Amino acid sequence: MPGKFRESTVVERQQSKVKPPSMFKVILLNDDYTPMEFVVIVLQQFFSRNREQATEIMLKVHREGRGICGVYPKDIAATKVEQVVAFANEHQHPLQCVMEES
Ligand code: TYC
Repeated sequence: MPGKFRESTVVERQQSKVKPPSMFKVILLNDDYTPMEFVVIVLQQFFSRNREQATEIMLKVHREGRGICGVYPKDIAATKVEQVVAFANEHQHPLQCVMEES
């Protein structure tokens, strides 16, 4: 195998190992104390929802106990959970936010 390409064989095995990232649902939990308006602000600020969507999701959580805010790759979902919990704590609201693999 003479010439300058003699050691350039590429083994393309990597391809089959590449999977799409696993996705995680970010979920808000209902409680009796966090004001509805605060939850709407959270959904607008951290989950890019408009006011109507945010109100719909908040009411679903209020009625059903929990609701999905969005679905993200693992590290983004974890950051959203941290940001929401920190923001709720700063404002002394007990709002809880969790993530679940979907
Ligand atoms: N249940 C709350 C109230 O009546 C409102 C609320 C909605 C709280 C959604 C948390 O994730 C939540 N003020």
